[in-house]
Amino acid sequence: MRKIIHCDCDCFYAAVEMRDDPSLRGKPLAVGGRAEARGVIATSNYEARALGVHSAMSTVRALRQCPQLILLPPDFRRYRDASQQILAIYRDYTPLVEPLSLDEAYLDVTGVDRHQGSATLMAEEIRARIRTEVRITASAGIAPNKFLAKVASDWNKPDGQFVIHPRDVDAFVAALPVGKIFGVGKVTAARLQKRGVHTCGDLRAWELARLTGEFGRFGATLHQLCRGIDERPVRPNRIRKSLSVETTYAHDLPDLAACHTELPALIAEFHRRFAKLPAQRPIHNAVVKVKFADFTQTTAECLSSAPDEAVWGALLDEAWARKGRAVRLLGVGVRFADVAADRGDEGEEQLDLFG
Ligand code: DCP
Ligand code: MG
Repeated sequence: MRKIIHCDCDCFYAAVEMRDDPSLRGKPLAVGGRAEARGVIATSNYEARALGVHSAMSTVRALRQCPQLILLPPDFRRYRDASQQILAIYRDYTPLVEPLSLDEAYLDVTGVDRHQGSATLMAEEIRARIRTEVRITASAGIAPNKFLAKVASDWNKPDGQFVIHPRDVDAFVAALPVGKIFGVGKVTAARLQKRGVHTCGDLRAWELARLTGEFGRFGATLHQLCRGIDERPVRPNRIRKSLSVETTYAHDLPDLAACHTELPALIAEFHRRFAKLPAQRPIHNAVVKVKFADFTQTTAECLSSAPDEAVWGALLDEAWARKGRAVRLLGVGVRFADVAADRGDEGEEQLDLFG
């Protein structure tokens, strides 16, 4: 039985800004791009969230929603410095640390004998150290696997933690809404709900064959996750080979022009995710993925060190022409240049098209 801690800082970019300028505390604050430049909110503090300002919202909308909002441009150097400090704290407990982004990581503390082996007390201490040494707050989830640790870190946010004991896993997961499973987005959740599946417990009634028939390879993963089973190890040396974002559309995109209309939003989301990577790496290839209405899929890629809308747009033309019909999913991404110590690279499933 493993002991996994998932740590996730609270309103990370905004927390660093409030730390460095305490006069911002208590006021609604967001970090993001300027309204005039069609910017997007990267994050907001909890005061701003209470007023309806959230990540990924356009800055124009955020300011309309909350005119007193203080907007700051991102300063990734300070966020990366804070991230490095936090990682050093984690590595003081275990070498098995897998960062997911600047503010999020999994720790495998199985067999670590601090606090008589209590992962709960270790998480308390890690959070206390982040508070005093980095002067921001973090939340933590403690569970027997990655899937549940990540769900748990969200449970008592901000500045809280939540433990899912092995004996409680079954009941906890049975009541968990299917939308909490990574990889189950709004579209999939709605599709399941139409068939009467709301919780992971409901999904257990579906046999493996039905799940794989419906969802392909992901069906087998779902079969395990809805039972609280997740055997993915914490991989400290993970080197990401690719980064991509994709969207399944609630309504199929009828033609190529409709696909091009969606491209800027996908590219903007790509850049947000790219900025969040723990280490920046040189880009080697640009990639576009297209899944057609008949569920067949294709990818097109080309050499590019700095892809833009023209590069991804040309790849979209190429990929779309292979079938030339309505599209249910579009993805854009990159492959990174090879690194010498290339080992396991499994991205978080929802980020990795190419695994
Ligand atoms: N981020 C971004 N664009 C998004 C989501 C997040 O640029 N769509 C950036 C800003 C966040 C940081 O990544 O500060 C961490 O992302 P989280 O999803 O963990 O969000 P926060 O840490 O801001 O808030 P929470 O307290 O909900 O974890
Ligand atoms: Mg966070």
